[in-house]
Formats: sequence, structure tokens, C-alpha cells
Amino acid sequence: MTVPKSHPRYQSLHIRERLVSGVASGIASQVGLIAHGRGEAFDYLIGERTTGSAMHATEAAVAMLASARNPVISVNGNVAALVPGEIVELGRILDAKIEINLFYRTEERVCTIANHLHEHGASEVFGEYPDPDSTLPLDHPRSLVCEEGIGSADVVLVPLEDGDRCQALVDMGKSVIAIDLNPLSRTAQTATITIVDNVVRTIPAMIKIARQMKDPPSDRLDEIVSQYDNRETLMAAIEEICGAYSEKSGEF
Ligand code: PTJ
Repeated sequence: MTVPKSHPRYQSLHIRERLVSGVASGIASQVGLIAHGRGEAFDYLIGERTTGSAMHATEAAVAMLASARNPVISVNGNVAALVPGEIVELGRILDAKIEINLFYRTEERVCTIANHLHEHGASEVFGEYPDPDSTLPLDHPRSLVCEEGIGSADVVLVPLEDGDRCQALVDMGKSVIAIDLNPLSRTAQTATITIVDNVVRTIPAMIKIARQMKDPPSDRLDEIVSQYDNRETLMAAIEEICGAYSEKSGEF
């Protein structure tokens, strides 16, 4: 059944359908549906909108990527299913590499995602042939990386992460930008910059900011990044969730 546009929850149901067809075409894993459900619950509490703290983190994230030496956008199944064209566009504007890095890795799914990203305009996609000498200290397939990509990156954007890789990347001295609707997740707490928002809103917002920021002086970018405080921003995100929740409960 196709969800009618008049449905009060059209947007949310439409996003679900994108993920379900992503699973059907072999892009997202079945477990990705569960991860999405968890995200949906937090998004509902946030009010399905971009909060002030999320926008603040998004601006700092774009400034960090724009001033990076080797920025890399890490792509998993959910991200490839939800925002493939937007990821390619963001990579193009920021001159960032795109690397597929999967938790439930199969070579077939990596190849399907790479083809999907190429169909959406990507000229180069890393991740199909990870370097055996460039692994991350993890005992699952997220350890597999390309030296030219995540292996030598100084800044890694990890939309929708699953925890311990974020810590491993930070321990290696890399700056990590996470997009995670759960401000209490290990990833959210460990990342250098955490954007507490839905990837379907964040990546388009990053594209818009990156276009506006085109060729700013590097000292201005450094200033934006150095003034950013992730702990403070996460606290603001939690307060905004509590605020939205008490507003909602006031409706009853
Ligand atoms: O494609 P693979 O094999 O790499 O697997 C990817 C998943 C997502 C299945 C894997 O990374 C996983 O299991 O993730 P987790 O541990 O469930 O964590 C996902 C986090 O992302 C949770 O904190 C969710 O709240 C959050 N999340 C889910 N959907 C979104 C989201 N954050 C932002 N935007 C979303 N659309």
C-alpha cells in the first residue's frame, strides 16, 4: 500500500518505506529496521524537528569538515537507503571521500551499496577493498577500512553509528562527527561533535550550510570549531527533548 500524502504521519511513514525498500534491495540490513525504530522514538520526543542545539552542532560540523585535511564520510546501510544522493552531494561540496563501512558486512551488500551510490552520482566510493594493514582495533567487520579513506582521515563523519568504532577513531586521534538521535548513546557521548537530529534532516542542512560557507577564511572555520563545546550542546539537546516532552504532555 502507498501511504497517502494526506496521512498525518506521512513524512515518518514515507521514511520507513524508504528503509524497507532499502532492505528489499539488499542495501540496508534487517537489523537496520530496528535501529531505525529506536531513532524514530527519539525523533518523536524531539518533536521531529531540528532543534537549536542540533543546528549549532551542524554548523560546527560543517566548519570542521571544511577545514579538514582528509575528511571522510562513512556510509552504512541505513544511510545509503535514506540519503544516498545527499551524501554524494555533501561529499562533492566539501571535497570529502565516501567510504562504506558496515557492521553486518557482507561483500555482496558492500557492492550493492557502492553501485547505489554510483547511481546517485558518486565518482569514487571506498570500502570495497579495505587495506589489510590499516585495520581499526575492533573485533568485528567495522575494523575494515581503506588507508586512503578512514585509515588516514583526520575528520570522519559517522551518521548513525553503533558505538565502539567511534571510541576507536577518537583513540586514534581523529575527530569524529556523529549524527545520532539518541543523545545518551555511547557514540553521542564519545564523538567530538554530536548532531542530535535525524539524518534525513541533517544531511540536507549540512549541504545548505556548506554552500553558504563556500571559501570562508580558514581562521573563521577554526574559530567556529574551537568555540564549540560538545558536552554543553548535548546537555542543551537533552533539555530540548524534556521541553518538547512536557509541551506534548500538556496537550492532554
Ligand atoms: O548497515 P550496517 O550493517 O552497518 O548496520 C547499521 C546499523 C544501524 C544496523 C548498526 O549500526 C546498528 O545496529 O546501530 P545501533 O546500535 O542500533 O545504533 C543506531 C543509532 O542511530 C541509535 O542510537 C538510533 O537512535 C540512531 N538512529 C536511528 N535512526 C536514525 C538515528 N539517528 C539519526 N537519524 C536516523 N534516521
